[in-house]
Amino acid sequence: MAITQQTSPELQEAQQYVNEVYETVKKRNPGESEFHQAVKEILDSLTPVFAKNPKYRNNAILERIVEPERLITFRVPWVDDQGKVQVNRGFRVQFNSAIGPYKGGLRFHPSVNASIIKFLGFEQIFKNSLTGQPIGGGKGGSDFDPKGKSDNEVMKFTQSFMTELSKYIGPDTDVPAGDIGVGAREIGYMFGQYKRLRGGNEAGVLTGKGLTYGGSLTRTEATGYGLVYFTAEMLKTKGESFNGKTVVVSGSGNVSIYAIEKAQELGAKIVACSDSNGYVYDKNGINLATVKRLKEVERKRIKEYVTEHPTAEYFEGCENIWSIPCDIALPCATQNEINEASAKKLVANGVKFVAEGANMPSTLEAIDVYLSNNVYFGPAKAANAGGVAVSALEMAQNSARLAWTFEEVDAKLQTIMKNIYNNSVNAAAEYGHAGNLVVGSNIAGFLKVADTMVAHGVV
Ligand code: NDP
Ligand code: 2IT
Repeated sequence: MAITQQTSPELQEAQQYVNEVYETVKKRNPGESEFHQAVKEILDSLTPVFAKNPKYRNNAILERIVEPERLITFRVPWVDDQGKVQVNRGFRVQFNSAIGPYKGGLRFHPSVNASIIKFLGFEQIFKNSLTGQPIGGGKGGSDFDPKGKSDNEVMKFTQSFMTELSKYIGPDTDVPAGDIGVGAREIGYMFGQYKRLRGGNEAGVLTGKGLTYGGSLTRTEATGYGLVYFTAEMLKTKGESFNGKTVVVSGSGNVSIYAIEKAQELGAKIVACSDSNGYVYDKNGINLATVKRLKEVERKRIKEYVTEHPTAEYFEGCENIWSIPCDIALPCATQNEINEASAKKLVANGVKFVAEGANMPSTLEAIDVYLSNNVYFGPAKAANAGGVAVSALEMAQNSARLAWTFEEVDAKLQTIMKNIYNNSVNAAAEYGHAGNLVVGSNIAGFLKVADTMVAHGVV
C-alpha cells in the first residue's frame, strides 16, 4: 500500500528498514498470506514513526512486535452424534502482553489456520491499545465448523477444546471471548467446562458471558453499536449524519445485526445484508426482527428472508452485494470480502464512507481505491474496537463483583469510540497524513505498546 511518500532521507531510510522487517516476516512465516497482509498494512503506516523516533528502532520494537510471544496449537478430539471420533485443531496465539493480559476472541470456522489466527492476534494488539483499556493482544479458535452440528456436538467439541485451552488462560493472563462461530452458546459451554476443571468461579476468564453468570450488559451489542458510533463521528467530521443515508451491511451475525439496529435507530435505511451463501436486497429497508429471528433463534440461512418479505430479492454469492448503490458500506462478515474490483464498484456507485465491522474485510488494494477516491475510510482496528472495549469493561465488573446498567456501559462505549476516533485523527495529522485513519489508528495503537515495551526492557 503506497501510503508513505518518500520525501526525506529519514523517511526513505525508515521505509527501507520497514521493508527489511517485512521480508523477514514473510521468510519466517511462509505461505501465511493473511498474516503477511496484516503486517504489511501496519508496517507501512509506521514508517513516519521510525523516521521521527530512533528509539523504537534502537530497541528493535518492530522485530519483537511481529513475533508472537507464544503460539499454542493442540489436538481437539471429540465424539459426534453417530459415535464417531472426530479430530479438530485448536489454536491460541498470545501475541503481546506489554499493556495487559492477552485479550481476543475465539473463532470456530473451517478456514481457521495459523495464518488467520496470527493476523487476527496481530491486529488485536493495536486495536486493544486503541481502546485505552489495559489489555494485550491474543486470538484463538479452531477449524471446527459449528454449522449443521447439534447442540450436543457443539457442547462435546467445546468441552474438549476448553480442556486443553484451560491450561493457558486465566483472568490475569489470557481472556478469550467470541468471534465468528462463537457466541453466547459456545461461551456458556466453555465457561462451564473451565469452572469444572478449575473448581472455582473465576468469572473474568472469558467475556461475552451470559447475564446470569457475570456477563456485561451491552456486550452483545457492543461491536455493532461501536461501529456505528465510530462511523457517526466520521460523518460528523464531514458535516453529515446517518439520517436518511442508504447503507449496505454484509453478514448477518453478531456484528451485522447490532450495526443494523443502531444505524436504523439513527435514521439510516439498510438495504442489504448477507451470509456466506448469498445476500438479500430489500429496497424497502431490511426488517431486522426477521433477520434476528432467522439468525439468532432459528440458525437458518439468510435466503429464508425473502419468503417472508416477497418484495426483497435474494442473490447467490457474496461479492455482488458491493454493487448495490449506497452512501455508506459497513463490511461485517469476514476478511478480504472487498477486493479491488468491489471497491471500484462501490466508488462508481457513489459510496462516501466505508467503515469496517469485520477484521481486515478490505484487501490492501481495496483500501488504496478508497484512499485515492476520497472515500472516508474507517479501518477495522479502530472502527470495530467497541466489542473488545466492552469485554474489558466486563472484566472490570467481574473484578469488582458488580454489574453496571445498560446505560452506563453504553455511555462508556460511546466515549471510548469517540476517543479512538479523535486519537486516530490527531495521530494522522501529527505524522503528516491528515484524514488518513489507517495511518492514524495504526500509529496511535502502536505508540502505547511500543513505549511500554521500551520501558520494560528486552523481554
Ligand atoms: P458471526 O459468526 O456472528 O457472524 C458472521 C457472519 O459473517 C455470518 O453472517 C456469516 O455467514 C458471515 N461469514 C462468515 N464467514 C464468511 C465467509 N467466509 N464469507 C462470507 N460470509 C461469511 O460472527 P461475528 O459477527 O462475531 O463476526 C463478524 C466479523 O466481525 C468477523 O470478521 C469478526 O472477526 C469481526 N469482529 C467480531 C467481534 C465480536 O465482538 N463478535 C469484534 C470485532 C470484530 P454464515 O452464517 O453463512 O457463516
Ligand atoms: O475481533 C475482536 O475484537 C473480537 N472478536 C472481540 C474480542 C474480545 O475479546 O471481546
